[in-house]
Amino acid sequence: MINIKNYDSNLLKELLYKMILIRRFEEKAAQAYGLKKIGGFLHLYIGEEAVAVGSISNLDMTKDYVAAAYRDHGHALAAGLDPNSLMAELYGKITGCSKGKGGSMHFFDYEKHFFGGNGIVGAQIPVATGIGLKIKYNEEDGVVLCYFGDGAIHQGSFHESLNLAKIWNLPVVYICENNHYGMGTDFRRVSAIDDFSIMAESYAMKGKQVNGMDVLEVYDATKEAIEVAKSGTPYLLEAKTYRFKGHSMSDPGKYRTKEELELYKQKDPIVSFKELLIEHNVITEDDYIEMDKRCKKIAKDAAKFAEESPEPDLNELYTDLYV
Ligand SMILES: Cc1ncc(C[n+]2csc(CCOP(=O)(O)OP(=O)(O)O)c2C)c(N)n1
Repeated sequence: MINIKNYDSNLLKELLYKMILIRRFEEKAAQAYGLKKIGGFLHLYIGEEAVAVGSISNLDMTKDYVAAAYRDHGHALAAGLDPNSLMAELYGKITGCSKGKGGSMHFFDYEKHFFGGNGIVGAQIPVATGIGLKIKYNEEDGVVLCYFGDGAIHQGSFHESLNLAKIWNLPVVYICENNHYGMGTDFRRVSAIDDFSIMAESYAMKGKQVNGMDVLEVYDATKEAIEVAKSGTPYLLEAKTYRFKGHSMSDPGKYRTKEELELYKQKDPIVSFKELLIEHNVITEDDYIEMDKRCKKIAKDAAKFAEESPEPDLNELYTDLYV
C-alpha cells in the first residue's frame, strides 16, 4: 500500500506537473494537427502519462538513457527535452529536435540520451539493448529504460533482445506499456497470456505488472527495477494503462465501446493524482490551476515558436544520412 507521506513533496508536485505538461502539449498538438499545421502521423499518449512520468522521474539523463516507440511525446517531455524543439519537430521545422525530418514518430536527442521515437514496431528494443551493452562495456553507471506497446511484445526483436540482455546481464529495464490495443486489435485477441510480466521468467529475469494509471506505483516499481538492472539482471515491467484517444489522429476507435472508454476516463491518472495531493494537503486547488496555466502557456509558446520557425533548407535532404 502506497503511503504518500513517504515521498518528498517536491517530487510529488513534479510528477503532477510533468503529467499536466504532457497532456497540454498534446492537446495543443492535436489542435494544430486539426488545422493541418502538422502533417504525417500523430499518435497521442493522452491517458498514459503516468507511465512515462512515473518511470523516467527516476533517471539522471546525464548518464541514463530512454528509448521509445512512435508514441513518444510523453517520454521526450518527461526526459527533459525542450517543448519548443519538440513542437517544431511536429511542425517539420528546422528547429525541431530531428531538424524537422523525423516528425512525431522520430523524436531524438543524442546529447540528452533520448534514442527515439521509432516508427517500426519493436525496433527500439534491440537499440536499447545495444545501449545497455555500451554502458556495461564502458563500465558506466547508467541504465536504459526501453518502452514498447503490447503490440510489440510478440515481435522477435523483444524475445531476442531479452535473451541477449540476460546472457550479457545488461542494465536495461524493459517496460511494456499495455494500453489494451495494438492499433485496433484488443491485446487479448492476439496474446496467449494476459500478464506479460511473466514473460520475464523465460529469460531468467524478474518481471512485475503495475497499475500504469498510478504514477506512484510506476515510480516505485521502476526504482526497484533499476536497482536490480544496475546490479546485473535486466528487468521486465508491464504497466497496465489505457489510451483515451485513437491509435493516431485518423482513428475513430470503433473497436471499443463508449462504456469502456468512460470507465478508464474515471481513472484519469492526472485527475486522480491531483485529488490525492489535494486530499493530503500537498497542493491546493489553486496550486493545480496555477500549474495547469503554466503548462498551457508552455504549450502555446511552443506552438508559436514552431509556427515562426523556418522550414528545413532543401540541402537538408542530404544531411544526416547513412548510406
Ligand atoms: C514492424 C511493424 N509492423 C507493423 C507496423 C504497423 N503498426 C504501427 S503501430 C502498430 C500497432 C502497435 O501497437 P502497440 O505496440 O501496442 O503500441 P501502441 O500503439 O498501442 O502504443 C502497428 C501494427 C509497424 N509500424 N511496424
